[in-house]
Amino acid sequence: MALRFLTAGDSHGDSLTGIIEGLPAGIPVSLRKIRRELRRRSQSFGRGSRQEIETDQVEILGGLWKGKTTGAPLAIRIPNRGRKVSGKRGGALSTVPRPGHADLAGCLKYGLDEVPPISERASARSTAMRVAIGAVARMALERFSVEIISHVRSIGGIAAEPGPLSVDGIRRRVARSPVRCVDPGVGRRMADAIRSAQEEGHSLGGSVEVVASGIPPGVGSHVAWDRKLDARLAGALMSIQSVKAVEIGEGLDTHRRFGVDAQDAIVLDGGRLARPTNFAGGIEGGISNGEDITVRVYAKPIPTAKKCLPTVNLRTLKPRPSPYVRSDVCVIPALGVIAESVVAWELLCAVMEKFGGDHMDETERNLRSYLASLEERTRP
Ligand code: EPS
Repeated sequence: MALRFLTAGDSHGDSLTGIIEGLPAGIPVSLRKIRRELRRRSQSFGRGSRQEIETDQVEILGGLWKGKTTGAPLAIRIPNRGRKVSGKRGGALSTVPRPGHADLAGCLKYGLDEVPPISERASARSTAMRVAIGAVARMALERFSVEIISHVRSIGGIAAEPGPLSVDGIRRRVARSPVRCVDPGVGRRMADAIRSAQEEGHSLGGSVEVVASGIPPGVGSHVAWDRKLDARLAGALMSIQSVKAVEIGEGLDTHRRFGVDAQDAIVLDGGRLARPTNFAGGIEGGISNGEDITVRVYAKPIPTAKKCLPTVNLRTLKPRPSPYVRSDVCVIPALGVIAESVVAWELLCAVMEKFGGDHMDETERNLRSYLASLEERTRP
């Protein structure tokens, strides 16, 4: 059974709902762990006053028995506490689309002149559910010792260039940084830039890197475009609000080099196959190659900011400035957590396609027997 999920809910409606289908039985699901991921997302540096309202309590409505999945659909609910919406239906601002949001394109497409039916669903509030779903995927992947972490590479024009890092190294270093940057000096400059942007009424974009360790070689496939692991990760990451580009491995650097300087050699190290570099980000031909999976995600500055752009009232067709009530200043540290969750989900889908199983014990048996066969084939 292929895994899939659906989400529903608006930014200021009663709640967000998610239903995951196709999970094997036997995944231990901890509400405490889901809440921890939700807190990492919501309490990151640069968020606005909405996050002071939200507590992101999470409820599981079905699909668990004694704390473990049963194979039935898993239903998740996250109530919204911030239920008041400016520009509410019928209000003076409700017919004014904000540049950079889905507002105008959505109103044109759906034959509406009121923005809230579009903006309520397009809102990045929905990333709370993506993180909850990703947290469940992580709990499944933990059984196979897969670990996923991210760090902030740039905010505004300020960038960290730390070179290759292990999952453990990233985890230790981001824990000490309010902006989740592995370089403390650069992190301080990023935090200063966020404070200045807030004072000046601007918003800031940036980029994050997600690293996943423990994915065995052979996940994904070269045989069809929609089975390629890199294509699936890129598509899923592009669906996060404000994301404008995804880079697999060092793709934005390697395209400038000669071919021999852009590929990862295959060598024997102590009698074992090894890759001295990982420019490919752990994926060759759409298939995982056993190295860490590394993806970078680039997001534009969020479109809501005190300094606003011109727009036009859709009902009166009179020009006016874009409305502003409140906003985040920079969501890049939160983007790292969201991107980790999206990667966790896509990796779980691809792992389940390769190894199958209706119970995690069956999946693990299949994985172990495959790993044993690889070990035999690659032993000199
Ligand atoms: C968002 C606008 C802000 C953010 C919201 C996403 O909400 P509000 O319109 O209530 O001020 O705070 O993000 C969240 C609520 C969240 O939990 O991430 C938007 O327009 O996308």
